[in-house]
Amino acid sequence: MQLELISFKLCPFVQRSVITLRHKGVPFDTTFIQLDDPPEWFGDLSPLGKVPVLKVDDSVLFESAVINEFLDESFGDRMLASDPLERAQQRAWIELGSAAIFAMFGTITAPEESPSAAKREELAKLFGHLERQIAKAPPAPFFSGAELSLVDTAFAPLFQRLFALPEPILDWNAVPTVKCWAERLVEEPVVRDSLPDGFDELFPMMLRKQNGWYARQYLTE
Ligand SMILES: N[C@@H](CCC(=O)N[C@@H](CS)C(=O)NCC(=O)O)C(=O)O
Repeated sequence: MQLELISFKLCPFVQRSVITLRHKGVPFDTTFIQLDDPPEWFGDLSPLGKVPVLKVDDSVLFESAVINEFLDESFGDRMLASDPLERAQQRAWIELGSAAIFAMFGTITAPEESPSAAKREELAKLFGHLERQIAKAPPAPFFSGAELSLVDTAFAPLFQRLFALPEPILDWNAVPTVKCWAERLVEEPVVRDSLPDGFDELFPMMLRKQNGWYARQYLTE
């Protein structure tokens, strides 16, 4: 099976699949595109115009959660629970992770202070739900126990970006169980190594280019 991941270097959703692929030791090729100037073929390939896209021989998969479940079912040890209810709950938290990624990006790219603050509040609410859920059974060390799960791969890129921001947009003290999970997760070698080369410079550079309120306040050189 030939796998080709269509990627934008800084995309957290792509990184979810990179972590899953590497954790499972599956070889794959990567094709990088620029989202602000995508090649013509990308429009034909990606029905929603988004990355990640995974080419599997001549077939095409899109949406990170779908791609990761395909990888999970096809290779190595399972990263979702075998119990249907627990598996459904894991999928639900992965979905919340996606909403949190969008709330984070909304906070740091909104053009003005007030929409940025609204997104920040949304992020705090999502993390509040997550905290209440995982405080009942704290990650040990991963979301579902001793093994890395697809919930971990879904949240890790978000945690890395939140930690990389010069001015925090989340009150970590309000979510101590999440904080503990996040700090441990970003140290996991497969997570750490999944960050694209030059991330520390490229991430703020991208935010400066977008020139939102957050970047104007906190990312001036
Ligand atoms: N729900 C999608 C979200 C993917 C997504 O939003 N990717 C961004 C880059 S990080 C993208 O391709 N944006 C292009 C666009 O929205 O036009 C997933 O989980 O794969």
